[in-house]
Amino acid sequence: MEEQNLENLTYNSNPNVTYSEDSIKVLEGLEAVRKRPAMYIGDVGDRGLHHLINEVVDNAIDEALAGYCSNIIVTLHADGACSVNDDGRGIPTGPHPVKKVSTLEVVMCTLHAGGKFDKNTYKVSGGLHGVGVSCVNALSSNCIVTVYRDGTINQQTYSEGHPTSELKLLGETNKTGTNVMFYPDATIFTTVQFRFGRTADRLRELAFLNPKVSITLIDEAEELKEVFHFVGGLVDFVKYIDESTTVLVPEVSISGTDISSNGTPTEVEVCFHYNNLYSENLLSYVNNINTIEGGTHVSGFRSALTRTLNIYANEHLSKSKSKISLTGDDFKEGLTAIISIKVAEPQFEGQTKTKLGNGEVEGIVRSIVADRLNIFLDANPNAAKKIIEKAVLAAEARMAAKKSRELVRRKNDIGGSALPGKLADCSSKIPEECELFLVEGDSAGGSAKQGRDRRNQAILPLKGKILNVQKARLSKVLENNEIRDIFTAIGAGFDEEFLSEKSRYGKVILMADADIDGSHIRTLLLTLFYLYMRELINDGKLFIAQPPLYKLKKGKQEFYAYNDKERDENRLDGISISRFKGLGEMNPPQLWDTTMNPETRTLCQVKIEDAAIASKIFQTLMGENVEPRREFIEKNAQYVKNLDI
Ligand code: 0RA
Repeated sequence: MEEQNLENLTYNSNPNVTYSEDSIKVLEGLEAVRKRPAMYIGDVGDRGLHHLINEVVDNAIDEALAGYCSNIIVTLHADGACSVNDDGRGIPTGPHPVKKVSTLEVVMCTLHAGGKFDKNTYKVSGGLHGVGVSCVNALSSNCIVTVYRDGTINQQTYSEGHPTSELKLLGETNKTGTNVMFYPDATIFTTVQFRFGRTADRLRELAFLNPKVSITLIDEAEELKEVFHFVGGLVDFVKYIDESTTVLVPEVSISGTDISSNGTPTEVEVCFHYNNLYSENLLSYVNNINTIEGGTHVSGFRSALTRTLNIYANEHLSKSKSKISLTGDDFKEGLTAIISIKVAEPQFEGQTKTKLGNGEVEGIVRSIVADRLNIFLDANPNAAKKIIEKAVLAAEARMAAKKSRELVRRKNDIGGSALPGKLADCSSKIPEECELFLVEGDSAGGSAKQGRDRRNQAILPLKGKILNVQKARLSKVLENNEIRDIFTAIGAGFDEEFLSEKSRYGKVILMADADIDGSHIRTLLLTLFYLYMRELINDGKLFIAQPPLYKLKKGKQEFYAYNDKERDENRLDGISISRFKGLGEMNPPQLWDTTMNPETRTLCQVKIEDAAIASKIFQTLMGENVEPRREFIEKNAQYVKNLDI
């Protein structure tokens, strides 16, 4: 188990809490970044640390978008540094027109000076993005920038955002480019250990989105190297995500540029196909930023897809069938789609500033997608037929599901009296303080009911394994009693209509055994939340309980070990160690002490670190293979002790 990290959480909970216009005015320059790092990079844990790499890589990608850079090499050095090497134009090193120092020093040491001087580029703004390479410099104990430009090699060094050397001429070169090498400041970050896997996930995504760029990742200590270069772009991305599913039709690949406005053109790229599953998998990006909350580019795509396919269906279906009206939802089943647009002045809105607001984009995307999709349908009648048939089946299932949907909905509306019979609810009705434990098995459920704090802890025991919702369509999902009970207990709806703020509980805690079966059940539940109540995860309300694995006994004294390391550290004379086979083996007070008591328990908060990877994982987890499921849980749960939001 990883080390538990309290600090991490405070910063993770809401990066924007300390943000106000005034605070920016008062604190100027890079000191502000060091004082309030979370305001600039989100948090000072693992995520923020890796954000430093992203920030420098984004600058290199900007060079690529401007047409000047095609190779990026990211190296995780054995001594803890990270360097990002690109073959772009190189940061200008000549004197800055306004300030007295070099442009390089201005870029590195001035907040928001960034590299974004050019007018005609796709600027990244809003959210936590585009804070500039100077933030990386500010948060590094040492930083060394080497520029290849105008036939010469120049270098300057910095510490905590201040220059520690003049700009030095190192020699001559015929290359151009920039190398930023930085040591993250250990007094600021709770961890300064870069991880290959995490870095690779983002670089892979960037390589899919920018097919002209080759990105190499090297980990010196681990002796790992991977080159990400996907000439197929989004087509490769879609195939990668659906590697382990059965694809029904060839992918539809669309790209177009809108030049109707006078400024920088808007570039639209879309790729999608259909697999044999029932859920939808849609990823959207604006200027390489994952727009988790969607926005106008996504609605433009959806309306083009629905409208174009409907028209096609009604024109081509045999005359005997009456006209059908397929809804947007009917075209979602089995859809894997990636939308990537580049727009000059993106407006980011929404709770996490990941929703595109630019109104004009909707029409642009709609017309480009409708246009190209029509061409595809005419050229590929077999694929067209398959897509329509799948949607018709979905429509039929939708009508069939209507009844059960209404049943569940009605139960949600009525509230209290219609709660599931198996639910042992808590007495408090204040969602923020209420917790719902979804407990594997009736016997553990019984112990939990007796051991809990009934004021704010509710228990819903679940019988065995719930349905794998990834493999079933909504009508089947709603027929499943356990799942209906979960929807009803939480009381916030499901699917499109799910509203996290209506949740009757501030925390929903999955509590299953620490064995393979338990992992399986957790994964099935995670899949349910991921597909039908994702907002609950995005709002940080989903948790995984951590029951102990061992009971250690010395004389009359008993204590618990939560992992093998803890057990081995306590392997002293006269200590007897027994393994808990399951939650059901613990009596109510034991369960309270070890797993449920907020003072002493450990909870893992479930987070979606990276939407692309999450989609891929959920597709991969379709198989009967249990091991990857457990790996997923171990990787994605963040270990947090005494969680207190
Ligand atoms: C300022 C201006 C220009 C490019 C850059 C900065 C730049 C920054 C970084 C950071 C990492 N790699 C980078 N490459 C370039 C434009 C240069 C010009 O107009 O010639």
